[in-house]
Amino acid sequence: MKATLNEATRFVDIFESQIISRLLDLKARKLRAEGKSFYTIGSCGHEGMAVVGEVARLTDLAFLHYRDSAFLIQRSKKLPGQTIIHDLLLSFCARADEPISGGRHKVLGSKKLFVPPQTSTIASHLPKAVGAALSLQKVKKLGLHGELPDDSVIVCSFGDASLNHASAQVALNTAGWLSYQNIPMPIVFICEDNGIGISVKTPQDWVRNSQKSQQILKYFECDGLNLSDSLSMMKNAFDYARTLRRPVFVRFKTVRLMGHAGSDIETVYLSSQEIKENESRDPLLLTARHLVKEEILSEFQIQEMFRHFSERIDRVAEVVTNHRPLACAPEIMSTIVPEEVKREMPDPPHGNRREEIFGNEWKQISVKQNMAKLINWGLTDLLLQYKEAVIFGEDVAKKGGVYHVTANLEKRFGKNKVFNSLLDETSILGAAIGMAHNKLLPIPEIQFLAYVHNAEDQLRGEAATLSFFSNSQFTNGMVIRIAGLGYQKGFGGHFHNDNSLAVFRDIPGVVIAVPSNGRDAVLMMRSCVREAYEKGRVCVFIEPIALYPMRDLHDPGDNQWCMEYPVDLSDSIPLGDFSISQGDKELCILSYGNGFYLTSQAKKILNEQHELCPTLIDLRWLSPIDEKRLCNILSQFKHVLIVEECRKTGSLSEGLMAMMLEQCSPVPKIKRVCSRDSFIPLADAANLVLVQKEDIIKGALALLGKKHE
Ligand SMILES: Cc1ncc(C[n+]2csc(CCOP(=O)(O)OP(=O)(O)O)c2C)c(N)n1
Ligand SMILES: [Mg+2]
Repeated sequence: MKATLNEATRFVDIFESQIISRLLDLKARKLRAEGKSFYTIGSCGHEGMAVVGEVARLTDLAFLHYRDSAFLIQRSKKLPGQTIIHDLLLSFCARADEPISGGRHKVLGSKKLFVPPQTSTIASHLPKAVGAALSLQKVKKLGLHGELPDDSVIVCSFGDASLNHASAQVALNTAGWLSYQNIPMPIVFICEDNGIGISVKTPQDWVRNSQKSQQILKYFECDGLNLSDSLSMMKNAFDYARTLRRPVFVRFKTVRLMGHAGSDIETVYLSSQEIKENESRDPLLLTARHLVKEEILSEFQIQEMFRHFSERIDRVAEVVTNHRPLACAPEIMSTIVPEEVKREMPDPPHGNRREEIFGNEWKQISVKQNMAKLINWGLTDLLLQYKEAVIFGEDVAKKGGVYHVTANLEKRFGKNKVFNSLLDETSILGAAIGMAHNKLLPIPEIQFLAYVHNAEDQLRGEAATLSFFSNSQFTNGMVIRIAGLGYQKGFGGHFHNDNSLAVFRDIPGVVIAVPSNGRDAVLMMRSCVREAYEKGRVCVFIEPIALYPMRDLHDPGDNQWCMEYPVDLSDSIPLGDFSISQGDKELCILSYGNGFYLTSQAKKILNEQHELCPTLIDLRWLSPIDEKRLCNILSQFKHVLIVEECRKTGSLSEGLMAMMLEQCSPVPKIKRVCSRDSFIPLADAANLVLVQKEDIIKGALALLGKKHE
């Protein structure tokens, strides 16, 4: 049957995108040889993905495989005024005016085309794609206006080898887990099956046989080299996901041409016969043959198309290569921390909304409380103030979290704002990223610090880098609450008392908050939520578990660690602001979290038994640190003792020490007391490796050259 005029026009249009994609890949390699381009992982063989660019709507947020230039080119045709050839060439050449990453990396992305840039970390984009799909229903149920239309579908493509990655498997599982409960999950996963990952062949039909048998994600398969087949199958897949709001898995069979990247010598691991066979399956040849056979285009017309675009690409490349690269460190770093206020903080709740929401607890609001209760109240006010805020994690809903910090929140705000996740930290953090893409304000909880580690890529590699790699156009503001650190009186052993924050310390731009008491926790949480909301910043909020129930400081019943709730919602502790207690200039003790609590106890003994009156600083924020102000103050002391509750190696104390040596004038005499470089054992033995009050006293006396009786 002959193609209709409409079909014929569509085929030619898609073919044009395929040609542009291929010619750009070839140009990238030529420019590489001339030292003008810096990236040669191309899309050759995967040009069939132009079909998805055609079938999906412009506003269907797309998390793309790195071989999807053809998708982006085809999608760019849905929005007038795009300069995609120019943009992609700028990207290959890492020029500072490249529109998505500002020349920081070759990424496929565009704010206007609803394509967030992705990192090179295989499969790391799948969990966030699931989060974006989940956000569509949340936004609707909360009566909000997200970034995406309610009837959007999320597009998520990846390679066949990537399918095996833990991040891919958890995302597919999460999509299934949600859909199984009839939670809308409109997402189309597209596995671009070229049968190989760099040099490792995917077992024959592994993608089909491992996926088809599962019952929840609807399985489709198409020949990605054949335009008619992939167009009709993709239309079915998107219709299914859009109308039924259920997840879809498409195996998109394709071929990889010209090796994994420009530097990859395929002959090392493929026979010449295999390479030849692959080349005979070139999708451009197949499309061309089809168009000629169907008398849609003549051979001459096809050659003319190639010639036309080849010349155009050459012309644009000549201009683009003269554009400047990134010039200096401040320019490169300018997008690490998104500084622009993208949305203003909402007004505090009016009238008696707070009384209503707090219920009976409102009567106790001026009674001093422990940290767990104060954080709970703080979160209550924040959920009330920020319509976009959602709290989720393991056991946070009915149970109210392992430590009841989120108790009653589900009751107060409903299941759409406070909900349990499945037991998987990668999914939790991925979901937060995806939800933030659709303007929600995620406050995910990680149950214990030790368990953040199997999901750390979602924070380190993904959330934290989004602003950097998108020239601050995409942000994913969130506040990750993590219960952690030691001193739980023998409970839990290492996995509940993990005392290393090293994994967060070196991530550029991430805010790290470690409050030492409930009042500070509320005031710091307010700043974090504001930063996440207004600027899209990523904040890590460490809640010291041992301090959750703490009421007393020196003696049972003294209630000195209970604090009053800061009722005025305009009160907060700004980022980097540390507290200084009264004391003399002989000795300053610098600490945070549990360390500050223990130091406050030690101060009394130093005072009463050793006639010392040290000044105490509670850092509160591990990042950012106001180094200038801190060093100005520390320079006034003769001695500075750093109390570090975390493991010595990799702990903040290392940075504080270096900071003081470099920036204090004069440099005080400095000493550290740190926890040991050990994991935490069960029971009272934990105290043998964690810094104790006694260590602080001894450390202070030793630093001052005094004897400890
Ligand atoms: C987490 C991670 N591990 C390893 C790599 C290195 N790497 C880059 S591409 C690739 C193979 C991917 O193969 P596949 O998913 O089939 O995609 P294809 O390149 O074939 O399209 C590997 C191992 C990476 N980028 N990320
Ligand atoms: Mg592959």
